Parts: sequence; C-alpha cells; structure tokens
Amino acid sequence: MPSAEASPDTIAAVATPAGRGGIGVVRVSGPGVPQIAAAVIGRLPAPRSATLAQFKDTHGDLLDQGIALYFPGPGSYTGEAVLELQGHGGPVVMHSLLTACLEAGARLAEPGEFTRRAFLQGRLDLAQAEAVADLIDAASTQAARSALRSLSGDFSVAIRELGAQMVELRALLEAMLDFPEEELDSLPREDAAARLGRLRAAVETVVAKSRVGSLLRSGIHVVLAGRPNVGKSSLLNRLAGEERAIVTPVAGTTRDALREAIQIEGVPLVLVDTAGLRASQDMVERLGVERTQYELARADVVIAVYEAGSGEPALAALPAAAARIDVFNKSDLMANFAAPAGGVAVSAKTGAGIDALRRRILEAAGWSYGAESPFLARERHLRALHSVRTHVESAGSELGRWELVAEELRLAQQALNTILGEYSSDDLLGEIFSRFCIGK
Ligand SMILES: Nc1nc2c(ncn2[C@@H]2O[C@H](COP(=O)(O)OP(=O)(O)OP(=O)(O)O)[C@@H](O)[C@H]2O)c(=O)[nH]1
Ligand SMILES: [Mg+2]
Repeated sequence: MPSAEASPDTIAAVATPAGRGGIGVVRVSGPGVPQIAAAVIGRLPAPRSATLAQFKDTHGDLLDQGIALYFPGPGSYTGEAVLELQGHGGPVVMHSLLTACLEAGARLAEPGEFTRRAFLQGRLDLAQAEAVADLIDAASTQAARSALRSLSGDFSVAIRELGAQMVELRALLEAMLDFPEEELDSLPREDAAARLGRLRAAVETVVAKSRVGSLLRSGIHVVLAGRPNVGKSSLLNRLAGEERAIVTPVAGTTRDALREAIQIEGVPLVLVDTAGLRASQDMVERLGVERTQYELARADVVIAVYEAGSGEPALAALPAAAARIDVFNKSDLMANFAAPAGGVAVSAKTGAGIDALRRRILEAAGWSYGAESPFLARERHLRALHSVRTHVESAGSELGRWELVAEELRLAQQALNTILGEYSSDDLLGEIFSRFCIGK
C-alpha cells in the first residue's frame, strides 16, 4: 500500500485554466492551511460551507473578494486540509492571490501534485488517479464516460478481483506443495486446474475490455485506400461532414495523406485519406503512394474503396493485422446495385449507405454496441495486463509441475499489482503525475 509521506509541506496553485473567466480558484493543501487562511482571509472558515471573505495580501491590502471553502482532512480530495479560494478569474487577480498564499507559507505545487497526494494518502489508487487526468483530457463523450467509470473504481474492482482469484489459487498451490505427490488425492489438483482455467478466462475479459478502451484514448486509425478516382476523398468529406479533401475528376488528385479527426457515436476516429494506389511515373504521386503504404501499415481499420460495378480486382498487399471493410462507391451510377457479400454499397455523392458504413467501421474497430463498457486503459495498463496474461498462460502449460505454476502466478500477481500502484517506484509515480496539469 502507498505510505503517507512524513509531514509534507503545504502546496498551492491556481486550479482553473489560465486566462480570463468569471471565477478563478486557488487551491491550497497541507498542514499549513489554517495559518494561510488566517493570513489571507483572517480566519479559518467553517468546514465545507461557502464563506464570503475578503482576500488580502501580507500587508493587509485588499486583493479580491470571493468565496472561501475549507475541507478538513482526511475527508478532502487530497486527504489533507484543503482551502479553496474562489475569486474573480482574471490573470492578475489569480496571480496576486497565489502570491499571497505563497508568502503566507505555501510553496508552488508541481503538476499533478494534489492528485499525487490523494494517491499517497490512500484516497485513490493509481488507476483512479490516472482516470482524473484522462477525464480532464477526454476528447469524446465515450472517453469521458469511460474515464469516469475508472475514477469511480470499476477498473480497479476488476483488477482486484483478478488479484483475489490469484491469491486463492496460490494459497491452494502452497498447500499442495506441502504434500508429496503420492499422498495428494486428485481433488486439489483438479480444483487447481479448474481455477486456473477460470483465471485465464477472467484475464482475457479484462484484456479485451482494456484493449477496446485504449482505442478510445488514442483514436482508431481508419485508412481509406483504393485505386485513383474511386472516391476516397469524397468519402472522407462525407464521413467528416465537411469539404476537407480536394475532389476532382482527375485520377491522382490526392498526393499526400490527409488526416481528419471525427467521432462516430462519441467514439474518436482518425480518418486518413491517401493517394490512390497505382504505379505512376510522376515523382510526387509516387511519393504519395509510398506514404499510403506507410499509413496502411499503421491502420486499425482499412476501408478498401472500389467503384461499384467496375469489377476491378481486390486490392492486393493490404496489411493482415488491420480489420478491412470493402466499400463499393458511386452506387448512384448503377441502378439496383448490390454489393458483393460482406461489402457495403455507398454513394459519397448522395449519402446512401453511409450510416451502414459508420456502423461497420465501429464494428471493425472492435467497438460493440451495447456490449459491456470498455475500460479506458492506458498503454501502461495494457503492458501490465499482457505480462499478467503471459505468466498465467505459462502457468497453464506447467500443470503438474506445481512449483512452476506457483512461480508464474507470483510473477503474474506482481505485474497486476503495478496497475493499482501497489509497490510502485517513485520513478513511475513521477512519470505519471508530471503529465498532469498544475493545480490538479
Ligand atoms: N456519381 C458519383 N461520383 C462520385 C462519387 N464519389 C466521388 N465521385 C466523383 O469521382 C471523382 C473522383 O473523386 P475523388 O473523391 O477525388 O476520388 P479519389 O479516390 O480521392 O481520387 P484520387 O485522389 O485521385 O486517388 C470526382 O469527380 C467525384 O465527384 C459518388 O458516390 N457518385
Ligand atoms: Mg483523393
């Protein structure tokens, strides 16, 4: 468990964004709060009640008038005494209010230091602390919703449940190891094997939900590819709802990869329009085609675009790792056109079939409608979970050699513990919290 740091100093920062606003907040946390409150507003306000106060500097000069809020520890955000001064949100007012707090004994907070203290005081586990930053940074409604769920502990609960299963299984194995093989009846062995099977399934579920959730953070890369003039740029414009890419009847219009961030049902996607694939003598176009290959190699989803009814062969050399959707564009030019099995008929011109395409994109990205909600996992969580999975799989292949199974499970548990920040190093904490904004 994280241990509380010995008598920390008192920190202060402007908690609202820089610039002008109706209200700006200076936040102070630490044992010096009563003294700072006395210096700046003349008294410590009653706990948890909005108190109108005059904010003064150390010479007694009036800086602003606003609301003071006092949250005693350990029930506050950081677990320490917290003072919030809500003044008028101008840069000069905020700066002078912050300076007054610093002169009264606080020091300037580092990025993420309030949340780091909340973690060190055991108010949040590490995954929840990360969710605070993810919620602030969320670029889509789905990402915000998932971050909020992590903040309320859904992800942590799933991780703890895996941990509990591991502990039980390890205890069973330890008991088995104390008996020589021939004295042991087959029941505990079968029980251990069955439990290991359940553990593997549970790990898979968490990995799958986290993988989908990690797409929410990074955005899903969807690459439009196809021969020149099939309508890739027109499709990008249609999906983006804006005329972003140049469209002309000339084959070879698009020379460079063009990215456009869009959302489908609140899921963030990066759409990439590319140069049409063909062998060209033109140097610029050739470079464009190279870039298309580069984008294709990094795609989560490839939309292979064809012209409806042209009967052209399937695009070759598409990456195997990416999900693929075959799209037949310009369906408006062919009466009663039906796409071949598995394909989607669309018209970038009329918008026909575009909603179906949107649904297919989400499906292909692994986003299932109405299914259980994903966890907004970070790269760090995914790495740890993959390590957990590797050790659990190895344990599964050592059935019968119980001391090896026990050792693999010990390693799996170690990897799992890093997610919630149990036994994590100062380096890791520094790395995580330094990416927060100041005042959080
Ligand atoms: N009738 C019809 N015309 C379309 C449709 N989509 C695109 N076009 C036309 O097809 C031509 C080529 O469209 P683009 O979007 O530039 O095609 P592209 O695949 O990006 O072409 P390159 O950038 O050259 O590879 C333009 O004249 C478009 O107006 C469609 O759904 N129906
Ligand atoms: Mg184009």
